[in-house]
Amino acid sequence: MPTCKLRRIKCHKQEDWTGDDHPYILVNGKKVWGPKRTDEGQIHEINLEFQFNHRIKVTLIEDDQWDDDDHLGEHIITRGDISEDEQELSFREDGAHYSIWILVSS
Ligand SMILES: [Ca+2]
Ligand SMILES: [Ca+2]
Repeated sequence: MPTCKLRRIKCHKQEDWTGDDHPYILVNGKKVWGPKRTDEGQIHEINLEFQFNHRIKVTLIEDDQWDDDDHLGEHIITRGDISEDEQELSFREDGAHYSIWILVSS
């Protein structure tokens, strides 16, 4: 069964104007990582892996305490993404910019 490994996340540009961001990751709609306090330029190791049959969906959300959480983007990973090389997923919605590096193997 193919495996999608989430390796690390980097914040290039925060979503929040004040204070640090608190991004979290959903895989197929279920929270798997975070929210984790994150400053601009910061990198977190994730190192979680998920098996899938046909596709999995990776969504990045930014947690807000007094407001609705912000949707920063999503990507669908399929068997077509199987590669020996790491791939960079870019999340750029709501004025933010994050990257999540993944490795998809068979
Ligand atoms: Ca926010
Ligand atoms: Ca926030």
